[in-house]
Amino acid sequence: MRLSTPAIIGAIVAAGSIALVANPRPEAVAARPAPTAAARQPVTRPLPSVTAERVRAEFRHAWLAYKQYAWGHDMLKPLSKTGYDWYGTSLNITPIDALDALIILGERAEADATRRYVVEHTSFDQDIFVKNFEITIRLLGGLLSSYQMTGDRRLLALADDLGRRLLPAFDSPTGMPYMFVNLRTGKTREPNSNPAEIGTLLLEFGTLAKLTGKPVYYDKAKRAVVELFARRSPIGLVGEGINVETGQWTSRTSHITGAIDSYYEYLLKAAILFGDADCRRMFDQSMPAVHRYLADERGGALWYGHADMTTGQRTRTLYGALDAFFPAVLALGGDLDRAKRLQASSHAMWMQAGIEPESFDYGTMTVVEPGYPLRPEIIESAYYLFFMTKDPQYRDMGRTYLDGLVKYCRDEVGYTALQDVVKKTRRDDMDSFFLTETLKYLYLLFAPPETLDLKAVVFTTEAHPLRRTWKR
Ligand code: DMJ
Repeated sequence: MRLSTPAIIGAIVAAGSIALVANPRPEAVAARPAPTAAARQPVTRPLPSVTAERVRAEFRHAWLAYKQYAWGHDMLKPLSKTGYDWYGTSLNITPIDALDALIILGERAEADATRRYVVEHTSFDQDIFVKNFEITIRLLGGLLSSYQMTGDRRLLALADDLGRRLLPAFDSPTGMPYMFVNLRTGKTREPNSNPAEIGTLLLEFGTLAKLTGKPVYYDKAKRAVVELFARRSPIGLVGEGINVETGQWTSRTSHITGAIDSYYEYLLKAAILFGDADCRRMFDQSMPAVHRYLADERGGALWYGHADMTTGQRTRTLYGALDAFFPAVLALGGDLDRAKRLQASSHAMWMQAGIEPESFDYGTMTVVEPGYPLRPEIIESAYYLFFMTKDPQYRDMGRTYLDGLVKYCRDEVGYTALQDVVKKTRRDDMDSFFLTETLKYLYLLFAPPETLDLKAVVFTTEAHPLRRTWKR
């Protein structure tokens, strides 16, 4: 099985254009003078095109492993060389999630074949309870961005069908969504949710509303965020658990990591994509509390830890792989100073073990949760910072991350998560976000600028680029 290496790929697009171009040919290493005389050695960096080609080769390795051993299933188990489905029946999670990555990385033949497969072999008419958040960010987002890139209306029809089946999730007394919804019956489960799962839906549902002309999608997802924001504490923080039926907090721990993280991201990005002034106001009113109570200065470094949402008291000095999304959001929001400083801290965390852990105590500089499920956030932030500053240090970071991934996670079949970043033991998982986020951001960090203009799109939390193709 071979993938085509396209020459020049014109892009595709319903409206607006993403120019996909061939990578320049790999060339010899470029030499640059060292910044200080003391070093006296030239700093040599591979040309960006060389690294972009390396990333593309790794993407092919991972994608072909999925195709060979797990095609038609949601995910690849790379060590057992088999596929598995989240809910016992496939929703084509990897093909749908990775489709726009195939397009962006220039794998046109694979993208065309995958698109055909997806439209012919995806049915959401299944009697299964699915996680509203995960299915929204991976499937709804993937279908919408791929529709915008290809103009294939069957992808939009699938997105509309899926959106309609997810909508009952919002039918709680508060309007904040239940965690699970049955795709066939519309029954819901699990009122105990969190800000990330409640507040990370508006880019996808909002875009679906604009593209289908059905405002209900926007309205339901927006109301959920407004209800959540209204329940912030008097000092302006949210907790990590809330009951969507009672509206009561179930955990008062506040931070920027998983369970809260992308709630903040979507306030800002919905303001940008939709011009939604309420979202901008909610973002602007949230950030001061985040910087005041969660930010932590240690030995000249900036971190964001955990605090009580009511008192603002520090509870833990924990940071982690998921928190590493925040420099990208800070940069996008115009706070380059904090973004650069926090990215330096994320990088220090990565360098402790040569690859980053799920969580890390920045008070003691020790690993707390040692797993690494191939997460993208630190690379995403390096990409945003490089795009905005053109500072080569962010590409240097990207090469470090690529080297670590290849060294510790590449396997005979695809890539594996790590059970323990210190011991470098492996886990039998290759999540779909490795293809659609981790390798996409890594590729874009080195790809020619015409590949994708960050100013022309808004990336969802699952790295699906959405563009505004509507008037209002
Ligand atoms: C992805 O599914 C999304 O980025 C989500 O917001 C957080 N977790 C993973 C990647 O780490």
